[in-house]
Amino acid sequence: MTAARIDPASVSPGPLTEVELRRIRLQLVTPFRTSFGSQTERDALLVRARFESGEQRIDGWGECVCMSDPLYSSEFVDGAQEVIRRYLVPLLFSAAGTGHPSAGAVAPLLGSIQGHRMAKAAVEMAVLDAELRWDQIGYAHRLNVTRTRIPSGVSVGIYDSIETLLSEVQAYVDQGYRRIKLKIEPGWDLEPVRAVRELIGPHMPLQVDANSAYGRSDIDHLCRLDEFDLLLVEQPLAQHDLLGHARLAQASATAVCLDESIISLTTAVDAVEIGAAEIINIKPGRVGGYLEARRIHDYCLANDVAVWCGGMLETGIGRAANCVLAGLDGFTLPGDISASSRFYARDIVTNPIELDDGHVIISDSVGLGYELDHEFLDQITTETVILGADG
Ligand code: OSB
Ligand code: MG
Repeated sequence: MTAARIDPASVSPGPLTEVELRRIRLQLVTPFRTSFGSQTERDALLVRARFESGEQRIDGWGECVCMSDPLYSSEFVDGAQEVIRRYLVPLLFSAAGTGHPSAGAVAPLLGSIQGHRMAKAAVEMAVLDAELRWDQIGYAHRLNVTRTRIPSGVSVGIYDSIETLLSEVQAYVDQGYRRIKLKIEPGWDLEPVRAVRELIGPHMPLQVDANSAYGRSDIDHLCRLDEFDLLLVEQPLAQHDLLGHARLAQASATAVCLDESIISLTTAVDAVEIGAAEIINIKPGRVGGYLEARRIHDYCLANDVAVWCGGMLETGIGRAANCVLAGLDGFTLPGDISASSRFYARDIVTNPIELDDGHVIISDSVGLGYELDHEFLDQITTETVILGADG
């Protein structure tokens, strides 16, 4: 044995004094329809971790990316809130010593709890933000990100008519987005993709996302997407169907990209090695946090697998952090990091992500890069739970 095993109880996440669970509700500027459902508002869960030592008091915030209902993944907001309150926060307090807030200690501490990666990611994210603020450095600095901006892509939902789709796509193109992603499902695939390809011309990057709406018997049909010169097809088959994705990747010229299937570094390595993933969509929440997301990025960079940063309709907190992460060298494809205004009329931060010449700017502010708009945050809060060391 070369390295000593880390005893989670001996790794202190620092002088943690309080955790707040904050539920907020934000209206979407336009309904967002995918193969798994239609959304008109975002019911989000935020986590605040407070660290105090002497005069110093630092709050770090995390955002839980799961949706209201378990349709994209098995996690959902009410469930995540309960898991965090009942299991994750007590574990965090059980190791709250007097040291430095340490994001790296969080995953080992929470490791006895199975699954619930989005809930764990939100907790780790709050500690990471606090750690960075404690050290008074920005996340971009911590990751040695040298890029200052990244090209922005936009995820476009399913519509009732191709005409409406085309006018929405044209509006995003006019705003400057550098890559279009179309949501598809059986009955809404070849025709809308053909129409959009004709609208935007042969050079504009275009990709599709099925959110698991197809089965292995659709492989021949999915191969017909080859004629549209797509960057990739994202998660056409079920989450656990790695073999099906590998068969599709063999059969089709279009690169197969996995989203839902990739829940950890291990699943990423497996998917790449069996040929199920030619490209990976990295979403920090889906893989249990920004630290695991970074490990997946590092593996993919070392193995020539292109990655891009996905989105989960994040508020300014998650959007800022994603934007920094996507500044790492392996993120060679435009991410689903669009302007906050693509989803929200007003964000909960005072420095929302904006589109600038088709790019989003990587924040160099301290912490994860956002600055909270406390007044607006309070206005859209639907529930607040404060947890201390004694429950
Ligand atoms: O599959 O990438 C997805 C939104 C919610 C859940 C899953 C997905 C999406 C998106 C939108 O496609 C990404 C974004 O811009 O936030
Ligand atoms: Mg997806």
